[in-house]
Amino acid sequence: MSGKSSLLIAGLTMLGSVSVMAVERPNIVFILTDDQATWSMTNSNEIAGPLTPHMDQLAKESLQFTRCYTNSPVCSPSRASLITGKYPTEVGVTEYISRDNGLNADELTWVSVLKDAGYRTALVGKWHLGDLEKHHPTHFGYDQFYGFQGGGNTAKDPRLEVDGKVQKVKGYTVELLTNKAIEYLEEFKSHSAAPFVLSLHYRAPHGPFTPVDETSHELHADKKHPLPEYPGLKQVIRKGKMTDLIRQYHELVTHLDTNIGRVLRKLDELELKENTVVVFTSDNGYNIGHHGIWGKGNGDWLSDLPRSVLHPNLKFVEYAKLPNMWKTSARVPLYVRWPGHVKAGVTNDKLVEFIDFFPTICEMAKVDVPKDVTLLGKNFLEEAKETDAVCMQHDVQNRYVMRGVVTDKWSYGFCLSHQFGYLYDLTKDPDEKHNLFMSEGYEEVKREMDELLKTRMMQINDPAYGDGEYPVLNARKKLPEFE
Ligand SMILES: [Ca+2]
Repeated sequence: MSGKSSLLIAGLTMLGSVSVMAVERPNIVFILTDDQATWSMTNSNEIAGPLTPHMDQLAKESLQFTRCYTNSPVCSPSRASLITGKYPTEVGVTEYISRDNGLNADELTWVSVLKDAGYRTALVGKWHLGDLEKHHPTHFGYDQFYGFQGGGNTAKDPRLEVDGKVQKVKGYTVELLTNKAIEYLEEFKSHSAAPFVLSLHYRAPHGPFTPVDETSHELHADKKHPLPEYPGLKQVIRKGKMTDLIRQYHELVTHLDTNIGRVLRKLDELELKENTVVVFTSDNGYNIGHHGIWGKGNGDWLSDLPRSVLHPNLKFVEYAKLPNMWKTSARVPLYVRWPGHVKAGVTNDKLVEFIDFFPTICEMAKVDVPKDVTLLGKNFLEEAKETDAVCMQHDVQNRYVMRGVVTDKWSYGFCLSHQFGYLYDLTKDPDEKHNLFMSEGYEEVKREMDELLKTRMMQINDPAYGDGEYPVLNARKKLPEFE
């Protein structure tokens, strides 16, 4: 990795001339995929099987951040942080949204800040920040919306909101969303010189993975899709064999990849590439047997062995899932392509978190954040601004209250409600396989991590902080016998 020296803010010598001209603002195409782990991309080289030529090409043309973390490893709170620049508890979206709750329309988003500065804005795809009219994307800065407000949908013939009416639309969801994104690009290009924001929020490769197009299916026919190595992994889960499900996940990633290729080609064709920032990321990661689970921060236990054997310090007796914020669940790919402004084809290993998007995008667009708004995130393109620690929140079913922190050296998580935790030394154990939480000699490290969490929890009025009595520290003193 080229590390911290990889940023280039080009054109500094031209600043003088820019200041006397109208500010030229870049277009923003923000591509968000759904449940796409870093291992699912050829580029990550962590597992055999992926086939993602267009994402790989995009990576070559982009600055790639290798340590980008969502602030919560499930759909809705992750998306809330991405768009508001705040932590999930600050906006009241701490779990995936399944009923009548949603993001409060009073919340400021970077989309609305750009819209107020003259950008045209459109969202295509999944919203998942509330189903009711009061949570509709048009209340959060989007002029136009084609997609679905909820979290669920099908891989083919989905129900989509089209011109304000929800209806079933024929075709593969990935292709329909791409078609509309391309239409918007053409419309943006032809109607005005004003810059635009196009948020393209695919639902792939979130399950259900099938049906997928025949080409993506055939491309994977002779590829191997091995399970990660983990003791006692079941070979059959839910409706199918593990190897089939993993192949289907990769097929959907390839179908997604083909369609992202169509969007990128359209930017070329319309001669928009030079002045368009393309951001590519995913709302959370995914486990296909990593750590013994299937899924993300609320993944299902997959091993035939009892959880207590493999995670002896994790206690939870009533829940079939395994609340977590492991790297495989919380770390996501992040590519930024911006010709002439960021270096292409290099990696940067600084810590980035989702609350950083708000200030970063505003600075890219040369738009001021309103003065009365305090953002804790940082512009991750600016080299001088280093983030020492990424903090995460994860409230599973509002019962399992977890908080986590990642630093250059450590990954630490603690469940305040059920008093289990993990601590990994990332310098020796980058795949987080040896949990040191209960090992001797790490009390000081845990105290440091607690302090980092405590500071952030106080800063944002995290309700889990309690009445000034820090529950993480207190809870650990009275750890129960583990089952
Ligand atoms: Ca997701």
